[in-house]
Amino acid sequence: MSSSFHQKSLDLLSEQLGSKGIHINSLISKIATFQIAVPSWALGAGGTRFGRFSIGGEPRNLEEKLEDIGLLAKLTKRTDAVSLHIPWDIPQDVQAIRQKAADLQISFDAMNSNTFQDYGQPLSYKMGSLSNADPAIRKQAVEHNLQVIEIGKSLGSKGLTVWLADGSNFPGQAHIRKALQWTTESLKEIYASLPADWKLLLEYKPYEPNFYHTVIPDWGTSALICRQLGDRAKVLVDLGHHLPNTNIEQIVATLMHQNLLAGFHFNDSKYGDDDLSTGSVKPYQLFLIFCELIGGAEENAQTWESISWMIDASHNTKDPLEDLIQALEAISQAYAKALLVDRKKLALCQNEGDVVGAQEVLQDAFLTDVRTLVCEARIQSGGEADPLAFYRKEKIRAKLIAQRGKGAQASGL
Ligand code: AFD
Ligand code: MN
Ligand code: MN
Repeated sequence: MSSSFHQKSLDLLSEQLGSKGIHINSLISKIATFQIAVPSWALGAGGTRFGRFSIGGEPRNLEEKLEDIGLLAKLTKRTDAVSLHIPWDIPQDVQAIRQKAADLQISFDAMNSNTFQDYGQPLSYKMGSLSNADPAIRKQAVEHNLQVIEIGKSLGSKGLTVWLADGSNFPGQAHIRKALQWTTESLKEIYASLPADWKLLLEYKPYEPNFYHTVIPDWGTSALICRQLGDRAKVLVDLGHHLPNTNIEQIVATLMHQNLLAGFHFNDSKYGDDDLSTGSVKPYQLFLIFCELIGGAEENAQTWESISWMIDASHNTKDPLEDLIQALEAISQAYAKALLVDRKKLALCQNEGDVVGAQEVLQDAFLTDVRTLVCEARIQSGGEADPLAFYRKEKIRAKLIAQRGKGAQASGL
């Protein structure tokens, strides 16, 4: 888009929104300050158990992962933090990593523990980790989480995200009540070591890798556990961790109502934990989620600042950096559209039982083309007007392949 065309579109939008009493500058500054963390595992080509097709030039170590996120930050200005996964990303030299991140203007988002793989620790997680019937295995899993906290402290992170693969594959395999009890007790031990300025983000997921029962299958179970831990434990909503057609925006509203929403793992889904690019399948759902978030924050259910934002997606067939650029754009667009909702009018429609009117209010916002707005926010922050076009024009993937090698696969995964 030429810069004069951009200016014309912006003027038009400004006039259009101005007539509804919306000031474009306050919108732009909100969009510009909204930052979404990127996980270290999203930088390599994803895969399935059937195969993994490398894109080439993937980051071979933690330093190169930071470089990729630094690049995303520079182009999009929509991310400023990385979320690390232990043991995949154990820093060899903490000071050097801190310095590198600081140079790239990146901070360390929540740390992720891993008790879903056997990666060389003495005891096996085949029958579960924090929920295992064997106290020695539970202890090992708790200690791993404590080690993750220590690494996070050394890097300046402020959160621990726990996703548990624990559950059972067949009826009768596990004692469902005891598994929940052991998990809660293990998490209490971890929570006791959480620094005062940290939060614990507890994920849930209905199935996979266990297909009969999962110890923390849904937001309600996660919330029950968090309640038993303390104020700093909250529920993390990963958009892909729901059964098809679940009303996720309702979950968000309910959690905010209880001040129990830790944050998000953004992705999109057609069937299950597909980890598709955010906004590629259900952009309207994403918009409705942001409507609840904005409403919840405005009505003081929970502060905007208390919520963490992260992408958790995978991309079997795309260049991961291009995919992340698209995802950051889609999230910014959903947020921008939700900011356009005439909340006063919506409340009026709700009070008067005007169902048609309420839908009109939502769709009027959703159907507004906000691309110019999001682009302007990025330009004002010093980013590229069109990050994807820039990435392609500069042949960045080819440069990364030249630097790191055609066969370079992301480390750790
Ligand atoms: C898996 C889980 C979950 C988690 C991630 C990192 O499905 O989304 O956040 O691993 O541990 O993808
Ligand atoms: Mn997740
Ligand atoms: Mn997942």
